[in-house]
Amino acid sequence: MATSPATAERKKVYSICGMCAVRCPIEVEVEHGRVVWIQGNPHDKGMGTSLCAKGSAGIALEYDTERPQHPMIRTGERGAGQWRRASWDEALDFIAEKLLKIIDEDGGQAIALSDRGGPFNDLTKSFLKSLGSPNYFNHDVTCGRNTHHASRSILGLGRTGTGYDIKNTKHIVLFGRNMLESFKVKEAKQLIDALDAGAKMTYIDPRATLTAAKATRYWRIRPNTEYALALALANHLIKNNLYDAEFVRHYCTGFEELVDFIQPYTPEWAEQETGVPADEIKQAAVELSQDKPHVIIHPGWMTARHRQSFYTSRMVYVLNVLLGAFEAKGGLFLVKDPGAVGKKGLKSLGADIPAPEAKRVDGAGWKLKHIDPGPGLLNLMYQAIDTGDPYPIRAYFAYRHDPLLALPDPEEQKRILAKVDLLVSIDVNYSETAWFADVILPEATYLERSNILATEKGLKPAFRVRHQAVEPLYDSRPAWWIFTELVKLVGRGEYFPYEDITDMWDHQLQGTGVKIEDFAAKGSVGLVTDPVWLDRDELPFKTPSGRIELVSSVLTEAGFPSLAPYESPPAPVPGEFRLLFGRTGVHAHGQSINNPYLNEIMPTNVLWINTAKAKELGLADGDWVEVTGHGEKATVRANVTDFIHPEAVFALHGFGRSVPAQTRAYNRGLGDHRFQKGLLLDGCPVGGGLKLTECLVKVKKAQPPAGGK
Ligand SMILES: Nc1nc2c(c(=O)[nH]1)N[C@H]1C(S)=C(S)[C@@H](COP(=O)(O)OP(=O)(O)OC[C@H]3O[C@@H](n4cnc5c(=O)[nH]c(N)nc54)[C@H](O)[C@@H]3O)O[C@H]1N2
Ligand SMILES: Nc1nc2c(c(=O)[nH]1)N[C@H]1C(S)=C(S)[C@@H](COP(=O)(O)OP(=O)(O)OC[C@H]3O[C@@H](n4cnc5c(=O)[nH]c(N)nc54)[C@H](O)[C@@H]3O)O[C@H]1N2
Ligand code: SF4
Ligand SMILES: [Mo]
Repeated sequence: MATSPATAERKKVYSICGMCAVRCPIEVEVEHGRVVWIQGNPHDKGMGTSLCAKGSAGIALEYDTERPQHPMIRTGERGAGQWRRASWDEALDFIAEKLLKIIDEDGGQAIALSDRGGPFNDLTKSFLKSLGSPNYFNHDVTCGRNTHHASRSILGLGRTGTGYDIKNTKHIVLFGRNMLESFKVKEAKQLIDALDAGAKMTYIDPRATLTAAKATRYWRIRPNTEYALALALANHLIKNNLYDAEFVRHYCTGFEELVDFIQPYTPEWAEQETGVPADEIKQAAVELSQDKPHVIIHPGWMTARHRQSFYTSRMVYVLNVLLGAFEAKGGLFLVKDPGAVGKKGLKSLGADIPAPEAKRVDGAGWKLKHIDPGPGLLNLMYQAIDTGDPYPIRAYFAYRHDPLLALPDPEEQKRILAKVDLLVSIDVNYSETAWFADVILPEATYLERSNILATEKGLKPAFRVRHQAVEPLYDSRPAWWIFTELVKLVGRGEYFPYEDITDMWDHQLQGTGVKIEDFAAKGSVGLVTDPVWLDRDELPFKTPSGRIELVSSVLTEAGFPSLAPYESPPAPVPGEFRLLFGRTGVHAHGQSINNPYLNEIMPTNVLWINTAKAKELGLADGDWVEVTGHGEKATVRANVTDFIHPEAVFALHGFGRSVPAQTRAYNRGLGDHRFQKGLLLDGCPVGGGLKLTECLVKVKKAQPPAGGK
């Protein structure tokens, strides 16, 4: 089956990190069949040999005995943790039998799958297509959907349709984008280089992060109000003629409406809402204007996830437009795919499979015309499972995705998931979802498997490969093999006629002129030698009008405003706080909490709380606190600090895990997702994202928990 790794005693393999979804290029050193060292791929100039803590801890994942070691089939109630070991044949037969029954009774569209998205998802999409299902989803309703749809509505390009030339920027404004902790290695390195070269950085976050510490200007904004700030910046740029009038005239529709709309949103008004001094807002606008177009207003993912996130993201894109920051050195560039540089792209595994007849169950792209049908809206799949409307979903695969942790309100999810006939988790860890599933299929880790080829889009598009470095340690198998076997077992083998990953690679490379041997030396094959910049006067925006639509025709047609009035978020009543969340440099969401190395560095989370508020509650730094809300309770230590807004408390995401088989992570810390009750089915109707920061909690001093950890 898998291509055998070379047998030399010591060798270097060029591959792709899998410890988080950033997927950095790596060099893996293998000695006598064991991974002994991982570092960045030095052939990739932007990466060099750098690697983050999580990437280094790949070795600890590899040799961790607490990862699932063989297929498992549930014997008790869902979630009861009672399992029997199964062979691959038995587990796959079990799944295929249920799939056949479901296809027979309700059609292939009753099967859904969610994954982490990204450059390998052609495999999962093609798997579903072969079963006759359009119901592919990814994680993004909890991540960047609002930003994505904001970008689509203005530029006609998704959120990954533009990139950031951080290295050459003169001023970068980060709206809650914690670039030095919630990082991509290459991007963080570029940011440090740019700062060293004299770039300015304005950082906006209710909480001072490491990125704030490096910033030229930090604004500790009132939570969920950054729409007001973005509006005030636009107001000052326009009223004082600080914007790029030529760029706006050349590209934009809807500018007059924007001018009328922003009139009331002055910096003085925004100061009342956000707590950010009006003078500083004006000063920032002037500086940005001086440095335009070599500036980046980064929309982030967060732009927090609240009621007005979509319009916040949209206004952030408007700021970039006003500053003419597109296809400019040090600004935003249009991302190039192989086609854009005159090359043939990889052939999809699904290219020759007939398209499913059924429409997407979430309505994306047909009922909801403004929603990108690509990965759809996963929360609406839950709604369909719950109601059977517009049709039933009876089987759900969670592949490299842990919805019971990554979507809010696990109890509500479990209530709904109880209605499916089949729940399968394919994972390298005992995720929360795996523990609740009917079948756990352990995937071979990223060090033990190859993946289908990936396209890297950007200034210099390339093809990349994840190369298997070592043999699978336990009875685990790569996803390409698992999905191929399942397609064959349900009698659709003609759609997946592959015996080996090399057959898939050959299929993908058809007509490209690239051979798989070309990847051996560096792990990637570049399609151009120099970065490709387009003519700034002829940028191909993909909106229906081909222009930058400040007023979006798609939104208008769908019945939504493009320029929505600001709504002030009510301040929490005394004793309540807004629960904010985010990431740390040493963990990747919940997936690494049980990793032996990373757990040692950070075994639990703490609750950030403002010093003045802590005083009112009689709390000192390091005290135990009880956090309550929505019927949930958690006890953690307090991090008492001035570096968080008084209306908010903050906890790192990913903790509060409930799988006993993960002994290091089990029951440690606060799980923010548990407090986010009622937010699963409450997506933003325009942007699609979930409003995870619309969650209030109470805090009081507590006794140490039993065991005191
Ligand atoms: N409450 C709350 N919810 C959130 C967030 C938050 O901060 N708070 N953050 C949101 C964000 S930004 C995101 S992106 C999502 C992330 O949500 P997820 O995508 O679910 O999170 P990950 O931790 O990246 O990984 C998901 C699963 O993939 C598994 N995995 C890792 N490597 C492999 C592999 O090689 N093969 C297989 N088969 N499985 C693998 C992990 O063990 C894990 O169980 O969560 C979102 N949800
Ligand atoms: N080390 C590490 N790096 C990662 C990840 C990881 O798990 N670990 N995950 C990756 C993923 S999937 C993602 S999506 C990105 C996320 O990247 P980011 O969005 O940059 O990071 P987060 O830590 O989720 O959130 C950033 C900040 O948003 C702030 N915030 C909360 N509410 C508001 C608000 O109302 N306004 C503003 N302006 N800020 C607010 C929080 O205080 C937090 O510090 O990171 C990626 N990189
Ligand atoms: S950021 Fe770290 S963990 Fe994520 S892919 Fe890059 S090296 Fe790996
Ligand atoms: Mo994310």
